Amino acid sequence: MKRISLTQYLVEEQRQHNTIPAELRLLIEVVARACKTISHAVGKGALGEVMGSAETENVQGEVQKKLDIISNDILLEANEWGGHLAAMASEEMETIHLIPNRYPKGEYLLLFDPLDGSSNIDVNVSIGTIFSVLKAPEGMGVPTEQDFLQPGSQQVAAGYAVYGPQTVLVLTTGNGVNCFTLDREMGSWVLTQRNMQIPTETKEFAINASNARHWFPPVTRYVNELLAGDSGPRSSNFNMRWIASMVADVHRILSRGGVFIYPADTRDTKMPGKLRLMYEANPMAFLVEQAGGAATNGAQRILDIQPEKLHQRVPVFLGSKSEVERVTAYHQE
Ligand code: P6P
Repeated sequence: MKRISLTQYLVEEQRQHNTIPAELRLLIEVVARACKTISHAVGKGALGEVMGSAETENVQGEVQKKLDIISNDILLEANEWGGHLAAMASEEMETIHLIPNRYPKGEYLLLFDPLDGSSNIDVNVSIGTIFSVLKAPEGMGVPTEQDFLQPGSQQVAAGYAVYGPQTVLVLTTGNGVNCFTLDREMGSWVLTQRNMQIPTETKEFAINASNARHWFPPVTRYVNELLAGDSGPRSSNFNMRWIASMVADVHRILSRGGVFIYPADTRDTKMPGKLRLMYEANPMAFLVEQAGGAATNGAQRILDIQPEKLHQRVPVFLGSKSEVERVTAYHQE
């Protein structure tokens, strides 16, 4: 079967669904091109003098890796001149990033985690980029943080790149989820999987089990039932995976099912979990729902959460619908 490029896919989607106006197509292609550049930088590893710490801290209070900053700069520089954006926001920047006055402004807001899974960079485990696209509010003047604080249901596009054995780009614009693989010889993104679907049932779960003593009772109950296997209440055995790169864990779940959990726990009730709503949980929740899965914070759909702060964190339960519904129900009891 003749494979098609990302560009051809986006043009055909626009013809069929009229959901990808030229400006959004340009935005997606620019982000995809930036992900190619990041893949190249990541792939050099020690040969590129890009490993290790940058000896700086980000707004999350996390020590930044050199590649965190390099990836952030690649996305800023790639998106500044195109005229498709009003502003950007990043995990690596405390405040929003306005488009320089010398460039035209567009009607989209771009949010991203430029390099997710940074703890895996120096040990050659898959990492990735996550991005989310919102429309700028009607009549917006100079963009402010408030303009970004829209529920995830308002996203017009979302996606991630995984820099692993293959470099893949997984994308939704609201009509299903499609996967593109980077053809390194040609330097082009090639459609390799249409309409990814998450199986409703699964026998695989992903959680950092080293935090078990800190979990709240609903999570403890849910995980213990999985661990009890076929002699427990679930009457079935389960397998566990934890890559500590959300993009890699979510890609596995989009590819073969599973449930991913990063819960709040008793260590810091002011910090509800570790993952950030605007540029990790929201884009992943959009993709997962578009692939027939579910995503909640234990109480409600992640996509329905009204954001209050740009870098706010949120508990995440996402993946195969029947498991997300079960663990969410345990929180209601
Ligand atoms: P822990 C990576 O730092 C990240 O933000 C996600 O990609 C990943 O799922 C999670 O944190 C891993 O957290 O506590 O297991 O190191």
